[in-house]
Amino acid sequence: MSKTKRVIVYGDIHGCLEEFLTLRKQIDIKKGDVEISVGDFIAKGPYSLDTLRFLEKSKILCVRGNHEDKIIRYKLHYDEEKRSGKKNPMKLEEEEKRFFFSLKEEDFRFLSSTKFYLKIGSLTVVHAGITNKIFLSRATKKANAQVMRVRFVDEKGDFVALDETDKKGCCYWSKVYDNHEGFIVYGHQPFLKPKIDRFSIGIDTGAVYGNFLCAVVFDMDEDVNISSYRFYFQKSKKAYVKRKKSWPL
Ligand SMILES: [Mn+2]
Repeated sequence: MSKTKRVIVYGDIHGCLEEFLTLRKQIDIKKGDVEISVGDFIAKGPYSLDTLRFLEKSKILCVRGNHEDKIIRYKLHYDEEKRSGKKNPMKLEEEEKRFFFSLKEEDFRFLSSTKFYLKIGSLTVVHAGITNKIFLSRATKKANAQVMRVRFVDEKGDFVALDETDKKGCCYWSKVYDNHEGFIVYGHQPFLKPKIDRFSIGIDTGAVYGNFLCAVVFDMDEDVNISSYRFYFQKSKKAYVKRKKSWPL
């Protein structure tokens, strides 16, 4: 008999390290547990750099969120500008700039090591979601960008930008997801409580906005048991940023 292990997936941490540490205590993380972050573990919140270093030190598997991606892309342009003088076309906000210049080369290496998706048995973790036309193992650069950002799809099932959601037949991607990549756990879009659909769970419960940091825990024998899972929540100490857009969806 193989021993049962746990797979723990954390929602968007956004530098809320205190809440994250308390949540891990609550879950009672043990050796042998497999821990995964859905990404966006940096930006907006109070302890982005410490969170990044804690995740690396603790060997927590990390999916790349749009905020990590922005820093990685900026770094490529920044190095290119230093090398060839070609002007960096990207702009960072003040907070992002401070974060960027606090990073050491090894921090950039860690950020660059994050994956667009992680699969453990029947379980798939992505940052934002997927469309039925994207196949993760042969995703293009454009598809990977969508996997980190998708919220809505149109009636043909294609990615819809946030300012085009009045398009006819537009719906949240998870509503029409056909399970072709297996059961998906994702973050990116804050909800007041986890969004549970037939083939997916959204676990960004808006920690940085003063709601909760969420983790979902699965048991694993030969495969991850996706039919039984439980949630853990850690209430945020405060709202670190005000939400500009209305939420929940
Ligand atoms: Mn995000």
